[in-house]
Amino acid sequence: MFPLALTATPAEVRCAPILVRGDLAGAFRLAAECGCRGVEIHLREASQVDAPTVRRLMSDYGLAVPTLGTGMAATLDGLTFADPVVRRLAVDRLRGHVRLASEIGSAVTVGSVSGRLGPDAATRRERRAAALDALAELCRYAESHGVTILLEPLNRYECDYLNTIADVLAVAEEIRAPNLRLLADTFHMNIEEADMPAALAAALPQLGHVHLADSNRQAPGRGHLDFAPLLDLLARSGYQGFLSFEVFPIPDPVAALRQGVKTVHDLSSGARVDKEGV
Ligand code: LER
Ligand code: MN
Repeated sequence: MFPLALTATPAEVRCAPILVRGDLAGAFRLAAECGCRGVEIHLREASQVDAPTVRRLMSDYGLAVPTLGTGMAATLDGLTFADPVVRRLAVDRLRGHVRLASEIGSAVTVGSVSGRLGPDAATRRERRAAALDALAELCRYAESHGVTILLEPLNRYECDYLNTIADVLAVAEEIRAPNLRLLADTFHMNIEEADMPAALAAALPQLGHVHLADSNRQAPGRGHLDFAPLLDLLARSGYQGFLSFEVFPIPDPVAALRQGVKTVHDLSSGARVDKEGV
């Protein structure tokens, strides 16, 4: 069975697809109760939590923190690698996440922080190069702290240069950071990929983490996405990383998590039966 995680943040936020908001201890308790093996913590800035507190929660509940989400630095504070005015602030903000990650043994996600290059063809090339320089700089800093960076393709309404798994694989080829891995999010893939299983198959060698969300950003099973071929592919590939529910708490966090876990369980046991040819 795949290791599963829920998403949580210590602050009260309204719009982000994060399952548990404002109660980190409650998030660890809920994750343990529902058979998850991790809590993916989303932080606008690293100072929102302290490492000893997180480590105590991890040890009390026997759970990992697979990665730290950073998207709120972009969505709430406008910090992105694509924007020349705030690029330095964005890198510095995420250095804080990297230091915290090194203390709790997690990775750091770069998703919304990639940002938008804008429509002007004359400046797009230069801005993309500078954004990738910022990413490469963060990767080097993370490498010196023993931390993995997870680069996530986002749908076209949230980012205008890293939309598909192929886009991220091309960036990985360009910057060649040994600690850069790919994060595949089924919600974004459903919008951008022509063939989701084929795209995921291409990602496998560099896949470090998966965000599970249905077509409507709710828990798997609450929309119309077909998770069976994706879970089957992951099971057959021997993927060892986490699958994390990055979803809205609809109808509420507990019901959403239970439904997501049940969907993955039901489909994964089906995948195992197929695999064994029974
Ligand atoms: C936002 O849509 C998302 O998927 C996040 O993981 C990016 O930071
Ligand atoms: Mn995501």
